[in-house]
Amino acid sequence: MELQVVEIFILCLFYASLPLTPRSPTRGAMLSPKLLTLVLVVQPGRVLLGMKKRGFGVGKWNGFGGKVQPGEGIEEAARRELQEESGLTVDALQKVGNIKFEFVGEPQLLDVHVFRADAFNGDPTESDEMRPQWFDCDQIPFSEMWADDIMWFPLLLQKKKFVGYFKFQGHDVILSHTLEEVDEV
Ligand code: 6U4
Repeated sequence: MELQVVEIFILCLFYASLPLTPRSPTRGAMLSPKLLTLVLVVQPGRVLLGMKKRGFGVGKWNGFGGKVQPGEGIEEAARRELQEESGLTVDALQKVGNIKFEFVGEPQLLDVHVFRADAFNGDPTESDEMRPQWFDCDQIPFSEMWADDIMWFPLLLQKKKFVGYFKFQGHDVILSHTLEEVDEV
């Protein structure tokens, strides 16, 4: 009996000694991926890309997108970012993909929701962030795009749905990845 009391006392001391502060920012951040959107506007035989003029992915041709704001829906954010960066609005957006990105040394995963739009309103217009340009589907500038794009663009262009995971070293080297076609995203 006395032994049990001593054990309980030791356990109490142990738990009392644990820090009450939250986990370190690094560990905590890894648990909450950053939500991002990416919209590809596709017309028969061509796709609209934007040259990123500043920020993350500067110098690369990319779809249009950005961070989902607090309180905003993912599709709502996709429409807003498309409008802000290309000047286009769309009636319908198809959710076609979900890709998670890990950048070695960065604590936060990127959780990118990919949409396809087959019709749009307005004219592509250059913004502070992006310079839009149409590319024929057989002349997509993959060497000036994120290295993962060449793997999933064919699926997107064939109206297939996909989920993927890419682990990057820096912004140009893919260390490992998974990519699979799915029925629903
Ligand atoms: P806002 O909200 O406009 O400040 P923004 O700074 O534009 O956000 P940003 O630039 O961080 O957001 O968004 C990154 C964009 O790049 C998103 O559309 C997702 C896309 N993206 C990130 N990594 C990518 C990758 N490896 N391949 C790819 N797109 C990627 O095709």
